[in-house]
Amino acid sequence: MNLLNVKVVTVVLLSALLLGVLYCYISQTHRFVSFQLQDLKADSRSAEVHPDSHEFHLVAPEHVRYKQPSITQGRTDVVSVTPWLAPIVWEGTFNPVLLDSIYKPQNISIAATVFAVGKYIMFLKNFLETAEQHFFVGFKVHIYVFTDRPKEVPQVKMATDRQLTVHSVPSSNRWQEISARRMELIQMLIEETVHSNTDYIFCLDVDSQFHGRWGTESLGGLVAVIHPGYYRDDRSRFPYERRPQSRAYVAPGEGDFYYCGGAFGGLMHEVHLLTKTCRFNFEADAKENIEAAWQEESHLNRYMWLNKPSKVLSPEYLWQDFKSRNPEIHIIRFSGVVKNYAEIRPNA
Ligand code: UD2
Repeated sequence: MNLLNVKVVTVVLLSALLLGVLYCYISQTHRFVSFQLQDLKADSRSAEVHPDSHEFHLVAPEHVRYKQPSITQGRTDVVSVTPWLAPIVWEGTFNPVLLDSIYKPQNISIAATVFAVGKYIMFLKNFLETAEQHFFVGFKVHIYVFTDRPKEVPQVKMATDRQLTVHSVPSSNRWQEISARRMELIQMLIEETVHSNTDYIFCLDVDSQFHGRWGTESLGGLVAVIHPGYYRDDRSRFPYERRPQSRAYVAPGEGDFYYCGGAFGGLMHEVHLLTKTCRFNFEADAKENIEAAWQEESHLNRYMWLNKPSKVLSPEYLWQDFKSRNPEIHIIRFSGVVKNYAEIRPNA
């Protein structure tokens, strides 16, 4: 081969290499962009406007007497609004008499879901009894219990306008699966009951109990509860899913609050979109052998970061019985009971 031939071959080889590198780069970029778009689609919320929604049209009856509101006096030890201007509900930031008088004439109805699979059935009686005393007292409430032990569901006396329906679900050998499958089952429940005139739904952990009022102040389009374990921490300490491969990923330096998987809710169509998206992302992760650090709680946290909740409930709405009460917690409304994981979980 003479010198000219060698040069020609070198140029051809280099060009081929360059083209190869260019091709890889373009196809990777395209994959990344379509992945992001897919994610965006899965995360995006319906832009539908519901002008008749209770949330946007608060009609107060005439002549209800209540304490004069002030914009210069009130709680100064806590923040009661998010940077996107959603209220953060703390004791002392709302007037229960006024709120109930607004919602009562609208005859709203509230659904609550609770899962009691396997040994968790032992928590159900206390949950139901305390819900009867504190959860939307005086309003239409329908509690849906999901269990693999329907015969062990306790009889709890309920007031008129309050009812309970039991749904049978399969048991599982993995607590992670029981916890995570709730998204799928709640999505299906909303689809089945869409014509039942239910306005709002709350999804709650069964190993919990009510101690104080949980009522109309908690109503909103999309409602999240701030986790009691992390609300004083820097967000670098939040236990978000940190692997970029997972659809629950939240990057360092991002995220607002750390929210509980054990309590969330809102208008039916909002919770439907949340559960559908979290279920979709959880299942897509599972196909790639990834389970987010805190299962559906991790997916919920990513969802709530992208789809900002319109109302945020302070940790009064899900405290933990093993924690002593911090000074800013003036009342504990709902809390997780102390439990021995080794005794109650199928795979502790
Ligand atoms: C946290 C969350 C929980 C969930 C979980 C991550 C709070 C207070 N709790 O609690 O909601 O996000 O992390 O997966 O935010 N269950 C059964 N049978 C079982 C296991 C679970 O019925 O064998 C149901 C039950 O309703 C229970 C819920 O799943 O309340 C969550 O399970 P958990 O309480 O064991 O989860 P935990 O304490 O890690």
